[in-house]
Amino acid sequence: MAAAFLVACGKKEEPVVAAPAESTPAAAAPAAPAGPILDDEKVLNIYNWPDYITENMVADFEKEFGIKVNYDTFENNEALHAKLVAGNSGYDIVVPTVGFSKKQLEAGLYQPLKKEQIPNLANLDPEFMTKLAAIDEGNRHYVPWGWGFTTVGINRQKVAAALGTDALPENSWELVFNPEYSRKLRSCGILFLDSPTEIMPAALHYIGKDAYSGNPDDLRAAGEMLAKIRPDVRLFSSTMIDDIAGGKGCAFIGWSGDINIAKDRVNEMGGKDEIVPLLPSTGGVFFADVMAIPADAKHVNNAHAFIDFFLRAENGAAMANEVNYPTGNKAAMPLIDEAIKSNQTIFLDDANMSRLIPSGGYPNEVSSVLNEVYNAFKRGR
Ligand code: SPD
Repeated sequence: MAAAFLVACGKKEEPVVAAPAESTPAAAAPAAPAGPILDDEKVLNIYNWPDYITENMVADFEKEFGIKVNYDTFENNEALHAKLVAGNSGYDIVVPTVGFSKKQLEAGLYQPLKKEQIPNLANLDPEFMTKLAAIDEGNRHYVPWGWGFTTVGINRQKVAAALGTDALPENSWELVFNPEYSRKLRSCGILFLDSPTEIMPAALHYIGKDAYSGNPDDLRAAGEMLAKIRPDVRLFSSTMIDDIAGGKGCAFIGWSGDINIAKDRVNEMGGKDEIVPLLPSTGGVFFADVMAIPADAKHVNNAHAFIDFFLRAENGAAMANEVNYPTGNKAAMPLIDEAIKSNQTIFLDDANMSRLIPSGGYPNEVSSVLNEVYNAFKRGR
């Protein structure tokens, strides 16, 4: 993992994952625990992004632990944030994005983990966890779920036809932010993720500003750029995989793994067109999503059991193999298919990794400008 983690957050780095247990004299060795500690009520409520878990993960956990999992999904960080701030969400595990969630952590919305109940923390990549500690000091609250980057994806054939050439700009953001390209792609459809904190970092980065600028003038300048390409955006999507696979557009701002899922889906359906996540020469926007236990969670032991289960090497590998998102699980690496490991849009090489725009979050002071600019863009005025 290269340095893509966080900007504008505390930079303190410290190792993370529980240190290996100190050797204990045999006579004093504590009795091995009888099994995972579970809550009396055999229920676990999880709130996660859509299309972000392997097919059997929940069923396998339910079967092994005798716990009923209620699994709900949200489409953006804003929706999760609203639930957490309202309180009594009822969720035992949620999956925020680290940069966005800094303010949640600071507001005490998450409780510290009981690391002794998560022995599989030892499977995590220490380098990844050290980066994460820049946001979550001492890795007290967050456990990695998946990471990737927000980028431009295309339907290669449709884009070539609309542009009249196979040549693509080196900086793929040009396809969606430069009117010279977007005008041509309008006929086959440009799709954007529907969230200010997904679109604005990319827009700010494209106009040469800090992707997480706290300067209202920068946000307004990004709004001016966006206004020029607004007529070319067909859809603001909360169901990007379906929309890509359903042929609703030819160029999209989406998440790397989701674009790869859409690609697989088109292939499975026998489609001839090639869906491709691109690696912009100036970098995609890095993100890491993490599991956290809300402060008011009711099934805290069950949550720890699930987190430990998720961190098994085979489950980490399945996330990459089936869902196209790496998880930060180092022990999983030998179990990941070679085709996935060598896919440059899933496991980036050092050069591409170092180009990624670090994750971040906007200061509260610019929330209203951020939303105003984004909503004006969406409305088209
Ligand atoms: N299929 C769900 C992918 C989840 C992506 N989370 C991305 C957050 C980026 N800000």
